[in-house]
Amino acid sequence: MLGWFKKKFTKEEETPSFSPEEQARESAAEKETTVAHSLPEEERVPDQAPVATEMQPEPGESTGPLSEQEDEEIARESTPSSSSPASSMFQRLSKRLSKTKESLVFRMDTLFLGKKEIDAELFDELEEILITADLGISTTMEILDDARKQVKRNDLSDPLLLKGVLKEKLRSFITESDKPAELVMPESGPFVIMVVGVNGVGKTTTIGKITNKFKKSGQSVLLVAADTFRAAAVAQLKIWGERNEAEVVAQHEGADPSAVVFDGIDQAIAENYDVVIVDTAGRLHTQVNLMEELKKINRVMGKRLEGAPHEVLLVLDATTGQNGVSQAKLFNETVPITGLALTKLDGTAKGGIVATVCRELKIPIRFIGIGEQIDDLRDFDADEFINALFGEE
Ligand SMILES: Nc1nc2c(ncn2[C@@H]2O[C@H](COP(=O)(O)OP(=O)(O)OP(=O)(O)O)[C@@H](O)[C@H]2O)c(=O)[nH]1
Ligand SMILES: [Mg+2]
Repeated sequence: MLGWFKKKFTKEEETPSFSPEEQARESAAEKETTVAHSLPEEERVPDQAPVATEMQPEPGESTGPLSEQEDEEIARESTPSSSSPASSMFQRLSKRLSKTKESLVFRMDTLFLGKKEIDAELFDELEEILITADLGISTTMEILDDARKQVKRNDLSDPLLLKGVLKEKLRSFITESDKPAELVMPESGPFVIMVVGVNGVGKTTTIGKITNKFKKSGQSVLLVAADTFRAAAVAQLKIWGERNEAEVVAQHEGADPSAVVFDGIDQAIAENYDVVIVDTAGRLHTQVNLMEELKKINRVMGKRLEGAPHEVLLVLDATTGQNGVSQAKLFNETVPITGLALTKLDGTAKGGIVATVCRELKIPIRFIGIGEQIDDLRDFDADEFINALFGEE
């Protein structure tokens, strides 16, 4: 579990509420088209991620948020007078993971219930289910090898017992990578988080949600708009700043992001901020200039404040499945990634990617995004995730 949001003060702060105008302004800012700017063409990040073709969701799969009706259902189910806040949060998570539950757990249930014995055919079908839920070939093979061994060792014959075996294997992948999640907070000066990732994965939205968590724990947050490619990007961050009553440091469009970051950290030190969160422009690992720019931003932060950034948070869009794993590996070669945020888990049946990411990357998942609203970000907890997926509280 994260220690980031330990209450600084005992006073509970309210989640800010937003007016419809604020919501409308944010979507207008997101939609605003890129205006001409001074950066050379090759350094510009396209508005639409060119990887989009690799990242297309499965046919029939929605990547959008849940419908209003589904949200109402969650609200109804999660607010019985007897249930605790923790329990209703759990139910909300469970509901938001419903697409992955269907593709992974319910399909497993159907398979196991329909079989009388554990045989090769059952393993074949299981393989298909695991791959479809985006566990990836090598993770799937390891799970199945382990399951076969356990069946042999414990002489299991009832297919239903396999479910428990698979669940625990998935849990072990996730908890193992959760171990290094301990984060060393700076003894003095602001805690600096740099947020990176490809275009449109949810960086700015995640920053808005994290800011809310810090503010609720009584910590002061300074947001730094180092995505200087589009005026709309700065405008979007400013809206999240207003919502959270957090100041945003920004310069003109096309400004050098490293300079913006340097000034931001300067201000944070001078004004005693607790946390600085830096929003960077979406970029692809293949865009050499932009990846170099990321290195420079990283370097400049360290020069202004020793040890900064204390966290380099890579945001991955869960709907892109396996592609996220390669994105992480390539970003990690540029700047050492210390934590991950996996967004849009509410819109995908590919939630199995969580286990693959943990197994292959060994970088702790800090957060999961389960919707577009300010409180749709959960501190990642391996047990909670597995239990929500398998339907046990
Ligand atoms: N359903 C859902 N949508 C999300 C989630 N997180 C972000 N989004 C949506 O994803 C879209 C892109 O989010 P942004 O925060 O603008 O992404 P970004 O990475 O900052 O994009 P660029 O700055 O253009 O690279 C927005 O419509 C968000 O509302 C999530 O957890 N679930
Ligand atoms: Mg952004």
